[in-house]
Amino acid sequence: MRQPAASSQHPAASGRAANNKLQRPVAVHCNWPSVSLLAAGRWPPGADYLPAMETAAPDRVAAPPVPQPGDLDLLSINAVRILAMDAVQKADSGHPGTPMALAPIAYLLYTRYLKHDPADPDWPDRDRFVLSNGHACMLLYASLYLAGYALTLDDIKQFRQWGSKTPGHPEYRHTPGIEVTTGPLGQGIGNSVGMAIAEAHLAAVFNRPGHQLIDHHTYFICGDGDLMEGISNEAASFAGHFRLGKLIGFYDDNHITIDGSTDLTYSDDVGQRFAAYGWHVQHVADVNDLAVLGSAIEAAQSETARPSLIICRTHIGYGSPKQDSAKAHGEALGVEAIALTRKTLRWPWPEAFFVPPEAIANWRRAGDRGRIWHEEWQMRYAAYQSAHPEPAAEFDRRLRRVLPPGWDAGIPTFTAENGNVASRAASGIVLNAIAARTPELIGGSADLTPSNNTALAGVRNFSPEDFAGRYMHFGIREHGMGAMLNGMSVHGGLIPFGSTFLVFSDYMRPPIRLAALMRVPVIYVYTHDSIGLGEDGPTHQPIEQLTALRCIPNMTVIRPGDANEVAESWRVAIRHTDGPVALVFSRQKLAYIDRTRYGSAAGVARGAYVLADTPGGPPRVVLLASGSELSLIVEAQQRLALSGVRARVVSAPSLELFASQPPEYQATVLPPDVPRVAVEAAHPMSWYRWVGSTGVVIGLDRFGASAPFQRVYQDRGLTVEHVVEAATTAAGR
Ligand SMILES: Cc1ncc(C[n+]2csc(CCOP(=O)(O)OP(=O)(O)O)c2C)c(N)n1
Ligand SMILES: [Mg+2]
Repeated sequence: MRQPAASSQHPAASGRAANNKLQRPVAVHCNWPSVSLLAAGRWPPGADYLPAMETAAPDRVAAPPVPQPGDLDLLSINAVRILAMDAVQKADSGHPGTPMALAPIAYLLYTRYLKHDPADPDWPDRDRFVLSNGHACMLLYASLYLAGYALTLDDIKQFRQWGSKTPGHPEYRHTPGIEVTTGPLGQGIGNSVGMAIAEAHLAAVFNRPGHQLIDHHTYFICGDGDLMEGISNEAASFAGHFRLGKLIGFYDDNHITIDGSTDLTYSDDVGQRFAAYGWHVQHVADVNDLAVLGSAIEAAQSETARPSLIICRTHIGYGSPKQDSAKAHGEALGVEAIALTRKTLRWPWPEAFFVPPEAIANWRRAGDRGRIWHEEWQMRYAAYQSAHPEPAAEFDRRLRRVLPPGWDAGIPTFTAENGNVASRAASGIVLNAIAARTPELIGGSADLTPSNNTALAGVRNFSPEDFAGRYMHFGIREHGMGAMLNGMSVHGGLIPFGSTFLVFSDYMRPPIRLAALMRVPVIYVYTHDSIGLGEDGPTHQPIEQLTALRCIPNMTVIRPGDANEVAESWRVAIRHTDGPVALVFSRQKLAYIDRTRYGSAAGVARGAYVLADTPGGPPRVVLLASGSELSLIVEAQQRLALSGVRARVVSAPSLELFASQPPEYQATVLPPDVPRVAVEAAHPMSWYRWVGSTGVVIGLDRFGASAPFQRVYQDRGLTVEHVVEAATTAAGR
């Protein structure tokens, strides 16, 4: 095996960080005591020990090299391969082949190039590393264990078992050192772009001459699957346009997916594709050539004006009889193949999970480097604090996710003078009021800024020339936007939001689901929330989207019914730290509700509250609605009163917030035994729980139509008359 290029010193030690006086840690190449591999091994070297390969693939690589005494690199890389195949074998489940192929990349990153500290995986200025092809997570687990994170060999042995720290795909906040949840292919690329956005923005906002408070790279590995997925286009196109120069990706170019050879379906020239996006592209013909790979990483680090992609030819199942075959992708190799692989790799220890101490010690030196990097940053931070105490305190506040004092003081109360206001318009006013006092709020729209009312007055655009700008033009890339928002959120220091029409939430559903799974705070602004958008017609009129969002665990959906509820919804969303919040707003104007006569909009925080009660006695029927239908039930109440039917009006902007209230509160809003009628211009499914078996839901289980919205409402039965009729019948039961 060739030695890495002489310039294996971290490039941060030169160039852009050169003004730092501290001695930077350098990559130490292995002068570790010689490992008497061959002496210790039970197999002497010799070609006769090479197993016959299963099939003759045309581009099969030569047999893995024979380790030479003292070749700690190869020993350490093979340790990952051994752990990956043994863990999958023990679990009889998982993906051994890809970690075996990618082991050299992980090894070089974790031991030489990644600024990370196994003792403190959350250190703010660490480099980020995302494995977008999350099925290869044994690569991560083996590397994290070997590098000295809080992960033991027993954890590796528990791969994929109940309650283990090593689940089947990486899970956020579960295993130390995992940056983000991946699994659905392509998401990790989008997450990485989001992290690179966050880094670029925070660096531009906080760094001062001579003080690089924020200065890290974001690395990702992706495979054929990630690049076939459309989201990779959205994310890479964004990163290229915005020249996110500290983003570095590796493409696991192994020509194999589950169904077999990529020839079945894929012939993209990935290099040209990424070059066309504006990326800096390099090719590494053999990922096992550490010198070439290391040089490519260094060249990518030196390229600061463009994101980099390093296309690495790899061989799935490297060293095993199933090498270069789809059979190495997603199943245990089998006892026999594992034994043969040990021979091929010249790994002389037959017992499963054994890694020689020399290899572990070599990996653990990564921890020493990490500590130095980390301490060096702490000194930088301390110097920054004394030179620039105010921004230092601000930085600290943001990382702790503490809101600035008075962040909501500018939120207006809407009065009769404002008249009827579309909730999207009210949102625009409230969002501006919050953004003016909450600098960590960063986001924008997927090319619907004027419709989503998300323009921020006086706020500069995030642009290649101005990373300190915080209004984001995501382009028409909803899926990519969702994944970028997740990356921005998990990076820390930001509250990200993104917006589009509610109907297009479908285009970004996978990252919404992951935000919910990870419980990360992201705010979605979804306007044009129903058939009430009118003339654009049924392709743009959401029906099932509200229910579809509400049924995602950990998701909070809020659909306010007037301008003051909009203000409260934003308050809830900004404070919410435990998962994503979707704010759902109307295109059309909503009737003004006089809060001196009706219940306070502060009730939004509890999800549902009594807006208007029945003074003459207990209610005979409870009317519930969200959003634009609130005014229908307010009017219905008045008409019902004329015919002697006492109806309570309950505003229910968020069924999830209401579901999280104590049962006693729920019962005060919805008294048991009183029949209920719910009204929402959307699919009725999410309301049945709340109306019960005797209740009625007036909703939509068919698509809308293209016409002025009043006509569509009329035709689809969303009228005061219909509500009165249903409530009268329900009350009479
Ligand atoms: C969105 C999505 N679709 C499908 C899958 C299921 N899946 C997991 S791995 C894989 C094949 C990926 O091929 P590649 O990225 O080349 O992985 P390799 O076999 O080379 O490791 C598929 C289809 C998934 N995880 N995510
Ligand atoms: Mg592949």
